[in-house]
Amino acid sequence: MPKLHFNENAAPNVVKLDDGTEIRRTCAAGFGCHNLSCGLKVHVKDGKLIKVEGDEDHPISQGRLCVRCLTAKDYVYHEDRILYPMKRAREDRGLDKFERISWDEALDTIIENYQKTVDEYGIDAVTVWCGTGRECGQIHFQMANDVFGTVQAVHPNGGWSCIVPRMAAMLWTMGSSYIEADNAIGFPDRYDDPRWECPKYMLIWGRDPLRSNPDGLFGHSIVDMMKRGMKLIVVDPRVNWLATRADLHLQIHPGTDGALMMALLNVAIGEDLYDHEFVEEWTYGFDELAERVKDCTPEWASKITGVDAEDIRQAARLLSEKPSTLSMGLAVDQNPNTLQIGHGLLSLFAIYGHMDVPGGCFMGLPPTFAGMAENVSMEDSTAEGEEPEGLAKFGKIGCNPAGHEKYPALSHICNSTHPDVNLDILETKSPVEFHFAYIFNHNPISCMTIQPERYMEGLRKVDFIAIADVFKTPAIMALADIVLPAATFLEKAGYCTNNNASQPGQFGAIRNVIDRVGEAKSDMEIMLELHRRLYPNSKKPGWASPEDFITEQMKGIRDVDITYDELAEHVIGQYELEYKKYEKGMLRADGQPGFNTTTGRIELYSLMLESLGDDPLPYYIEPKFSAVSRPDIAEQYPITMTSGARRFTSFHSENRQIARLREIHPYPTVDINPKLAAEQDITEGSWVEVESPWGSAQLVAHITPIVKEDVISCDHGWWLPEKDPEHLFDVFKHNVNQLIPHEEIGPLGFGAHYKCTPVRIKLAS
Ligand SMILES: Nc1nc2c(c(=O)[nH]1)N[C@H]1C(S)=C(S)[C@@H](COP(=O)(O)OP(=O)(O)OC[C@H]3O[C@@H](n4cnc5c(=O)[nH]c(N)nc54)[C@H](O)[C@@H]3O)O[C@H]1N2
Ligand SMILES: Nc1nc2c(c(=O)[nH]1)N[C@H]1C(S)=C(S)[C@@H](COP(=O)(O)OP(=O)(O)OC[C@H]3O[C@@H](n4cnc5c(=O)[nH]c(N)nc54)[C@H](O)[C@@H]3O)O[C@H]1N2
Ligand SMILES: [Mo]
Repeated sequence: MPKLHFNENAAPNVVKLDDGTEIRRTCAAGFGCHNLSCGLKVHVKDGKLIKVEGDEDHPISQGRLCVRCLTAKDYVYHEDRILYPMKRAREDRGLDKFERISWDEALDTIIENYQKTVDEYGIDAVTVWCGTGRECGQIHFQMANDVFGTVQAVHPNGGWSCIVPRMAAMLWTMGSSYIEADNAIGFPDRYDDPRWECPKYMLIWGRDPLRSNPDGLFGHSIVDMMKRGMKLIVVDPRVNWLATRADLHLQIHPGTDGALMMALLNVAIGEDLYDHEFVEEWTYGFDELAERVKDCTPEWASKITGVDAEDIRQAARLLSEKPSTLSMGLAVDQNPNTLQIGHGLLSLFAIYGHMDVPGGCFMGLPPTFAGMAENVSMEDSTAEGEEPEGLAKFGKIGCNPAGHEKYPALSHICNSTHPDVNLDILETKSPVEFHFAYIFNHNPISCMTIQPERYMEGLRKVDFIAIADVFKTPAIMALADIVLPAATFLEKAGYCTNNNASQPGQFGAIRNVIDRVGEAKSDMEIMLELHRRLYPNSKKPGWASPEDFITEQMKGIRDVDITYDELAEHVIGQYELEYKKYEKGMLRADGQPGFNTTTGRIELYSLMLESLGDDPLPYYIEPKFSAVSRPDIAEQYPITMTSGARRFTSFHSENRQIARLREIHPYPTVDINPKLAAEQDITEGSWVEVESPWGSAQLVAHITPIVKEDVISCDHGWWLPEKDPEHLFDVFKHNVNQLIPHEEIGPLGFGAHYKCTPVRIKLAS
């Protein structure tokens, strides 16, 4: 059980000023972010938010805040916020004909339709959709299961291309949950703790933590470590801020990451840069790996990736310095070669001897995140009217989550449906039919789905759809029959943590620090209320109030012995985890030293991948629509599009209503190299039509040398709240996901083409 450490010198959680203002400390977990817990000092007068500042007593964010939190007031009191539950007749989907109703009517209507669906079509016709992060991401799977009693929990991110492929590579080759760059996040005195060592190099691969703070690696920690001497090697097709400060920037052609990974291994082994003792004692399959990469020379990779061969050699040499660390980002997932890239890069750091040492790659404790790595089997269904028993008895409910028969590997990492298969189900009504959908924290036609218009058409066939959101989104306009107003994190009790507590870090309290706006409720409250109505006699611990529920959650996630109220008193508690857990028997259920794999070693040759029917060793897959694979397509669409590089001013499709953020970044942008722009007579600020074989979108040109001539980088998640709601706020004019092909994914069902699509561009007419 990790012990939480509190900063006893921190300010109290409420400080009263003379003018009646109170400064209330709390932690942030979206809107507009993952559930990471940046520290906020919220100035409140008469229950109203006056302003937000960074909390310097927060041990991790240390007073720093991004522009999305700093503009919280604009978000919370925005005139477009949904204030009340609403209904709309099914035949009016798409029309702005919502009518205010009471919470009772809204919840009763949801339950009525839910029960009708279960009676007529069975539990598998009930589907629960949720987006990433915010607080909801944590409760999605559990709520689908415990409240709605279904395993059809949907996160329709093509090829499950967000963190799950990286986690699969980690679990199936190293037996570890998320492996993160060691940034001293659990130590109260952070980088000054004598146990911590500053990494010599950090390899940042397809990640931009300054903007994204992904899942627990805060961007500012990279800068803090750079100030202490850490150097960077950046693998990115764009020259971002980090790349300009890197010792080496390997400006890779999008989608070719696998080739670069193979060449780094080739040099590390060929030039004998690896840690023989570690390889001997703790790894499995080294000789096979060496054989596999022996022909993957830097010269070979250079032709594929566009990266200079000498730079590849140099990178492999520098990264062998001890300790060095790895930060892999979303670009690793958004590539059908994803498992191999993850496996190969982790193998590289393993053979260098950087695993689980101070300043190296911190291995995660076995996963406890609800829905992850639970094995699902087909068992008998819950008897009618019986309360679902929850995740512990997951296999008892309904059948398999949809898509696991087609992609069985998914059962070994995640209890969701297979994302891409959901579209097939919506279009073909096979093998199951969805008749009831509950959607929360997710704007399915703006951002996450590939081929969003097809998703919209498919979802329109679903008999009943309820959506909980903060704003009236394109999805609400297109699809909702019932709309529920969601509370922001300043208006509710909640909790946050990094990397689902599998890494060292923190539990932060989200405190209800301002008066609620309208009749908004938190998602957790809505779920508890639905549960209460469905199962009035339930005796399950924790379901009586959000505070009790959070207490139980924290215990369940990482066995933390603290109540919500105690955490809220302190606002944030940190916890440490040990280094070299594999030597101490901390990674395996049997308590023996070693790694949590079949061989007890890091599997450079993965028995798990082999048993799942994939190649046990890393390999390179040429992108399916590259000039090499499809010269016919390349002739028409010679440019490669990468998309979704994060912006400070938005979180996915959020924040587009916020005038001060739109002032900084007013429209969806496409980064174009000056030479390419000149060829097409495209000037700065002009509207550009980007086309692929699968669709098109319009974005504003930003002409910049940060991308090479044959690459463009497009924003994702755009819609224009100022436009006509009945034209769905122009979402289909600007959504780049229309350009991406459906279900072009890796052999085991992971990775998609978000960051590697063949396109052409022209001035928009
Ligand atoms: N502000 C903000 N923060 C966010 C989000 C947001 O929308 N806005 N979203 C959150 C979510 S859900 C996630 S998953 C994380 C993701 O956060 P990150 O993992 O940091 O991912 P991205 O910002 O998508 O991309 C990182 C880098 O990959 C580069 N890249 C593009 N294509 C390729 C390629 O083919 N190969 C390589 N090697 N690099 C490539 C891009 O140029 C970019 O600099 O961010 C989270 N944080
Ligand atoms: N082209 C391209 N597409 C991408 C990506 C990319 O890199 N390129 N990245 C992908 C990735 S990694 C991800 S994770 C997905 C993200 O996709 P999603 O997580 O689905 O993001 P959004 O579409 O912004 O939908 C989130 C909705 O939740 C609402 N919301 C915010 N806070 C709350 C809350 O507390 N409660 C409720 N009920 N609602 C809330 C917001 O208003 C918003 O409408 O996008 C993916 N899409
Ligand atoms: Mo994501």
